Amino acid sequence: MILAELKKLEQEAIAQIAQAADDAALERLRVQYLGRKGALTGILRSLRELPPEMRPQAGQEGNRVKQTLEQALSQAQESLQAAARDRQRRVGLDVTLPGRRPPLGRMHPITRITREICDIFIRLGFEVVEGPEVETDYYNFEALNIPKDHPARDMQDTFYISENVVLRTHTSPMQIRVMEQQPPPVRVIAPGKTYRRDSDLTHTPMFHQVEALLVDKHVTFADLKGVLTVFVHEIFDPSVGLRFRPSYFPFTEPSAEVDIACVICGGVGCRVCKETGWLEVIGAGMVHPEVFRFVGYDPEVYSGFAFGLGIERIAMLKYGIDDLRLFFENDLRFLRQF
Ligand code: 2NM
Repeated sequence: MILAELKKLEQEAIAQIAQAADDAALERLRVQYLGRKGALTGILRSLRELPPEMRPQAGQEGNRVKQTLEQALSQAQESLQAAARDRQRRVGLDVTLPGRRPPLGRMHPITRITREICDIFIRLGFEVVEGPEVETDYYNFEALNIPKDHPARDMQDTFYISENVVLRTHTSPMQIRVMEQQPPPVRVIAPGKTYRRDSDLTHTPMFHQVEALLVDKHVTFADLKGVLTVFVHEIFDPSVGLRFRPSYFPFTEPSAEVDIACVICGGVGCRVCKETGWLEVIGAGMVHPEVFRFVGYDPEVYSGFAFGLGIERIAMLKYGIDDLRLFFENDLRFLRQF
C-alpha cells in the first residue's frame, strides 16, 4: 500500500519536474515534495507507524524516491540554465556586425622590386633561373675568371664554409651553371640572395642581386646598351637618362659602370647623388672569352653581354628610402607601407 503510494508520488513528481518552465517552478516542486511539509517528507515520517517488519523495505524505497527526485530537480535546473545561456547567445549575436578583418600580409619591398625586375626581363624574352646560395669556389670564382690571387677572393669579402665552399658573393655562378647545361642562345636572369663580409651603414652581409646574361651569335655592346636602356626606362621612367663609363670586372671585357640621371633631383645635384647628378646602379660588360672557354662555348663563334645590379639600391631609389637597415628589421610600420 505505502509502496504503491510512493511509486505514484514518484511518477507524478517526475512528470511535473519535466514540465517546469523555470527555476521558480522547480523550487515550488522541491518544496511541494521534499520540503519540511512536503508530500514525500510526510510519507517518510509516517513510516514510524508501520508494523516493524514492513519498515525496512518501505524506508529503503522512500529514500530511493527522495534521491531520484533530488537528482531530477538538479538535472532540470541545469538544463534550464543551459537553455537560458543558449538563448542569451542567440540574442547577443548581431548578424549585421561587419566581420573581423583577418590580418593580411604584404609583400616585402625587396620581393616586390625583384618581381618587377623579373617581369620586365620576362617580357624581353629572358628566363628566370634560381640556384644554390652555397656555392663551390669553382662556380663563384674560378669559372668567372677570378683568379686565386684576385682581391675579391680575399677572406675580407667572402664567407667561407670550407676551403672550396663559399656563400655566393654574386648570382653569376648561376649563369655558369646555365651555360654548362645548354648551348647558346641563352637569355637568363638570376635573382637572389648574395653574401659578403661587409657591414656598415651602406652594406649588409646579405643583400639581393639580379644578374642578366645573353649569349648568341653577333651580340654586341650596342645590344647591351639597348636592353639596359629599356630596363631603366621601365623600372624608373622613360625620361631617365643613362651614361656608360669604362670599368673593370674579371668576367667581362670590355666592362662598364652604368649611371642613371639622379631620380631624386633629376640630375641637378643633391645629397643622394653627392651633387654629381648621376647614380651608379648597374655593372655590365661583354662576357670575357675566358668565361666562355670554362663552359665550353667557342668565343670565336659566340658573344654575349652580362650585367648585375643590387636590388636594395634600386628599391631605395624607387621608394625614397634612405636607410638600408629598414629592409632587414621587418618593422611592420615600415612594411605596411608597400
Ligand atoms: C656584373 C657585372 C658585369 C656577370 C657576368 C656573368 C657571367 F656569368 F656571364 F660571366 N654573369 N654576371 C656580370 C657582369 C655581373 O655584376 C655587377
